[in-house]
Amino acid sequence: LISEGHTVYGLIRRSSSPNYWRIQSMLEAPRFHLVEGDITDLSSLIRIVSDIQPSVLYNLAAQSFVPTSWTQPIFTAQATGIGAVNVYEACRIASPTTKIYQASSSEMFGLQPVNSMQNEQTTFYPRSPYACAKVFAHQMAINYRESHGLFISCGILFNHESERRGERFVTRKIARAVARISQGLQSTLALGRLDTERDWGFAGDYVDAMLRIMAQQTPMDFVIATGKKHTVEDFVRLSFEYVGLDWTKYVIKDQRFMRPTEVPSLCGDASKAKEYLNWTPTVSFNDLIERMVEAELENVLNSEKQDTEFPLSTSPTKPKTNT
Ligand code: GDR
Repeated sequence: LISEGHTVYGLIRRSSSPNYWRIQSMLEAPRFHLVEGDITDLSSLIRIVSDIQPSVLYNLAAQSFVPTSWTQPIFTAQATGIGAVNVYEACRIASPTTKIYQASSSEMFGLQPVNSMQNEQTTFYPRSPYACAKVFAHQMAINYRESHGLFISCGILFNHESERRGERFVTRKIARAVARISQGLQSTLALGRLDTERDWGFAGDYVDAMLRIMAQQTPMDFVIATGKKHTVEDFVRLSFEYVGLDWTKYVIKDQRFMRPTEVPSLCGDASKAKEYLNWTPTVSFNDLIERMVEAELENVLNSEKQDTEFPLSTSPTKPKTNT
């Protein structure tokens, strides 16, 4: 968005310790501002949306780690479910022409018939408190669209990964462990189920799809996926192979990483995105693994990334170009 000339405001929660490593490259960018607020605090959202009057608002805020949603189901409902409705309400009250992007999730599909592919018509069967909260936010987006006429589009994104992934999500956990094991810094990798299947794509491609969704004249929902599924074991095997190691010597099964209910298999059909958005993914499964393992090897060599403080704007001024 910044490179396309937009002014970008990022909502950030107050924290005593900075957590800016993902946006390090943007901190010095012109037209980039961080504003303090919280997705669960409607009053802060109304204040911010009213001040900025954004042309487009991307709601990517959530408690997004599926296992945590069983131990913190109420917080997950508040951040992931009610948080989204707070965004819709803030816009309805303070900036009704803002176009809203809602981050819906393939987790909403949950349990599906063996070998099926999921598209925008597939019935949801959420299997975690996280997925239930996402279904609520998704259905409320449709309801706000139909009852209040708000422009809200939902991207139903399948798993999308990069070197910026949090360390507890399986792809980053594997890539990081592989790099550390290859450098003698770690001896084993403890994982849960290896037989679950996911449709993994590259986050950069999926952000491109999000921008295309928001460039549409009418609000619509889109499945964004590669159409190819792989097991966790495939990801493990190829990652270890990349550094010349045999995964079976290092991986141990650990009950702590099993979930009370699993989503055994997901695979998305993104034909609607191809037709309306002319969107197709550009990064293959193997290239994604290579990219993530390479980034972790570099992290190991340069030690861990450092966080730096960034000044917050407490009262955003109205920009000339809004996003
Ligand atoms: P997921 O991502 O739950 O699909 O949701 P995650 O990477 O956590 O799990 C993928 C699959 O790997 C299995 N698994 C493990 N997972 C983790 N985290 N840690 C392990 O040790 C492990 N071992 C096996 C899981 O059981 C699962 O089957 C992600 C999140 O980003 C959501 O917020 C988003 O909505 C969806 O993708 C699309």
